[in-house]
Amino acid sequence: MNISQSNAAQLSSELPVICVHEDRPRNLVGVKLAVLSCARHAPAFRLLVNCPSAPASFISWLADQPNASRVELQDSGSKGWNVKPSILLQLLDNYTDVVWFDSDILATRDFSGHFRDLSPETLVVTEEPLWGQQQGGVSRTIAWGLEPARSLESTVNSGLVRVTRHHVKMLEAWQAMLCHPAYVEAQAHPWFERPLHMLGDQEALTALLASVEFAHLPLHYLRRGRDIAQCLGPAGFTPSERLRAMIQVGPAFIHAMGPKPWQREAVAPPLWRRSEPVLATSRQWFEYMSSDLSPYLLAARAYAEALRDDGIWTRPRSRLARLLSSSASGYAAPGLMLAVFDHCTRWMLRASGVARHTRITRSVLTERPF
Ligand SMILES: [Mn+2]
Repeated sequence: MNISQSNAAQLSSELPVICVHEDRPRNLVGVKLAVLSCARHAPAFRLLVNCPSAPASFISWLADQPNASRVELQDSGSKGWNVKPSILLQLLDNYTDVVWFDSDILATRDFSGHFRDLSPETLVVTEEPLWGQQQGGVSRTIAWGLEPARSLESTVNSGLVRVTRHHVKMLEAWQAMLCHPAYVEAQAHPWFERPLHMLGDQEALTALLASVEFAHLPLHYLRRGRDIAQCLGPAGFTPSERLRAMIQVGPAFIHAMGPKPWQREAVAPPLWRRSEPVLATSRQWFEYMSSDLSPYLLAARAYAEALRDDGIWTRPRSRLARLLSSSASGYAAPGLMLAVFDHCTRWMLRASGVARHTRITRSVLTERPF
């Protein structure tokens, strides 16, 4: 590992280093927001940024950030979310305590309390959004050909993962699962055609943590809604979680799951077009509004000036979003009505059995994957 700046030592022996990785240039603005929001709310943390295809302008921006350093890690050949175990393993060669921090997460307040005074054995992960299919349990463990030894209360979301050297074996097993031919084959399909236990890296991690090999690891969940807003559609951050954030205190992290708000179209689509089915156009419109009023976007507005040209997308673009965001403050309230609608729709779809995940049973393993 090559650390480009000399001041890369951990600032505090008590706090882990934070790792942010991004290999897609169009998502580097998310890395900037991770760095800027940590600098504002949790400046004691040092961020290590691995950005293999970043342009020179981003690298020089990063060099000016007091809380961040660039690292150049080896390319494991994996892409997207599948790089997580490989990157964490490389960092554990030089650091004893590391937090993976997705490049689509920003901090809204000091979160050091979540990572202080943890035993080296404790693994920190986040909880999937409420609407995640078949939360936790042992079904993923069994489908991966592993022997279950504990039932997890929720599916793991790997947006934030704290590991130490105590977890090297677990990370190696996770990496082996993400290289398994059945998983690689499943990843070639669109997400809705993948079997539930192979949707992504975190399904494999959920399977692993309930298995007999790793069921002894203490697991600390950052709770959805309370600790992290899991913004997958408006109801990812549910109406009751939003009300709590409006009345009491909001979560320390906001996670822009799914389509990224900085990638939405420049102009909102119309609610209906005479030439197209009304369900299709209204759905496109709803998805656009969901981005235009996303809590991540609304929280990112505080950094618009620091982002300069990169921050233009933080302004709501549709008339409705502009109206709602100027009449309600904070990041939770403006999209509340969308969240209520989305929440009720999902509830009805689930109750009627329409929203069930398609399972492909041929991917269920009969032998241990590692
Ligand atoms: Mn993410």
